[in-house]
Amino acid sequence: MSPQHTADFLIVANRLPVDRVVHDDGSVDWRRSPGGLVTAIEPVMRAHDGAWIGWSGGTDEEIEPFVEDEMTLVPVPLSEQEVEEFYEGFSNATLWPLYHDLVAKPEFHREWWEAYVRVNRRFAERTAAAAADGATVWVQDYQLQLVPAMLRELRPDLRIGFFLHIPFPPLELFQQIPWRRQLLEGLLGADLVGFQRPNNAQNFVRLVRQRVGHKTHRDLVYLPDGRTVEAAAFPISIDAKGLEQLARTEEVAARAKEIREQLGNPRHVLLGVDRLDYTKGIYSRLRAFGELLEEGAISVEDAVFVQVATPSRERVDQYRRLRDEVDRLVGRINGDLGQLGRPAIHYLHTSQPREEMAALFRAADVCVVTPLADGMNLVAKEYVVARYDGGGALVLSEFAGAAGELRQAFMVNPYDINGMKGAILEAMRARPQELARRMKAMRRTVIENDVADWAQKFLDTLAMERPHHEKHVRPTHATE
Ligand code: GDG
Repeated sequence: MSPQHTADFLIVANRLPVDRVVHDDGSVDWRRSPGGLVTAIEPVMRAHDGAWIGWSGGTDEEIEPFVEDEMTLVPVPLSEQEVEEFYEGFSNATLWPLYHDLVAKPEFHREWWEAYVRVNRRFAERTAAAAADGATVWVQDYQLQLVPAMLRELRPDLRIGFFLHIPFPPLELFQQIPWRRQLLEGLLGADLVGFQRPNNAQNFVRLVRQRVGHKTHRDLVYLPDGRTVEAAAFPISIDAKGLEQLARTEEVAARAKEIREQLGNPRHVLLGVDRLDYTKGIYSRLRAFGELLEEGAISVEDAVFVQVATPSRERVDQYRRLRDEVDRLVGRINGDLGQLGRPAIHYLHTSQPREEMAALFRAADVCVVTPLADGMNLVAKEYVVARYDGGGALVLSEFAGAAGELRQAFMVNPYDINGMKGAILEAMRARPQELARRMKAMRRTVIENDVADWAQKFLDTLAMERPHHEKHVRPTHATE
């Protein structure tokens, strides 16, 4: 994109949807990094003059905007220190644990906050420079919560939407943040603030009323300058068609069969797929499985657990600790309960190609998704879409956003190990007709609400005119 050229639809996200690859001869290339968001946004990008603003993943490098796959990409540079303070620090060691119900202890450091403000401002400035008059800008996620207000200040002509992919905490937790008011005011720069679940939107509106003192009425916030901000739920989804097509290929079917053979053709294959993150409940899930073996409810001839845990945020302390804990637990369960050629748990700490993921979903009798807190959880939705044959059982945590839609799953409270053991057994023992009934209903839900519908609904709502304050509206006052 030349400096004069501007876009009328812009996505602003922490990362660009590409990874940089350096070839042996030193030449540099970009490879598309797969993800639901890119798939959902792509048609909108192509229909408009679209641009994507985000970090390239490298440090201390200034890269000019470039076009890749018909998308204009605008890199935002970060220094090594900003990666530590803004990304690993404030985003992933302060906000991430706090927004996920304090499942780990958040750290508060003033330098981290300063880096967060500085980097958010840089994102806002790059976006302001790339946006055409009256353009629509869609800002993504917890790393960029100050961008909406910073951007509005620079460019009041823009229509600005924000979507939070992770949960939004209740007032009692949010108010621990020393910079709580700045974060809320940052978000209020948007015309529409989207969340995964209705209770997240309600938490936000309640906080704005009680902490900032603005008037609110249901999902609307009335600002003193006459502007109205809407807060609503838009549960994210997956590219259902694309995944089902992949799952139906002969290659994937053959690979699924091969996987079962490699596992020794046990009667039950259980599967977990997660980033190695402490919010995902990997540890308690494996403990539940280990106890079932120990107590003799199941045996290693009968059942095997495959856990894919993709490496994630490896430089953050709490992630290092989690890795050690899971390593130890898997080692202990396999050491105590495995047999030659029959480990109880197959643990893969590597990222798998898409095709392999689809084959694993097809090979698994039970997919075990047990986060302690999760905005949505796409793995749950992917599993049901991959099971076009109507087979398979989903064990799902009540605390995943996906539980709001996938009502026919075997629901669990991941803090209740005995309850989880019961649900896993129930899922393993359920009759095929019962499983097919549940799977059919869940599949319909995901297929009828895919990621393209999600993007469409958000952008249609963003495009709607919002009323300025009117006298006949009786907002709820700050004292409520
Ligand atoms: C955040 C929120 C929300 C994982 N390992 C591999 C792999 N994956 C893919 C999965 C899935 C995605 O990564 C993970 O999505 P989740 O939703 O499960 O979780 P987060 O990464 O925490 O995502 C979450 C989401 O944003 C979207 O709004 O649902 O609540 O925390 O698609 O399949 N994909 C491949 N190889 C792997 O090894 N190819």
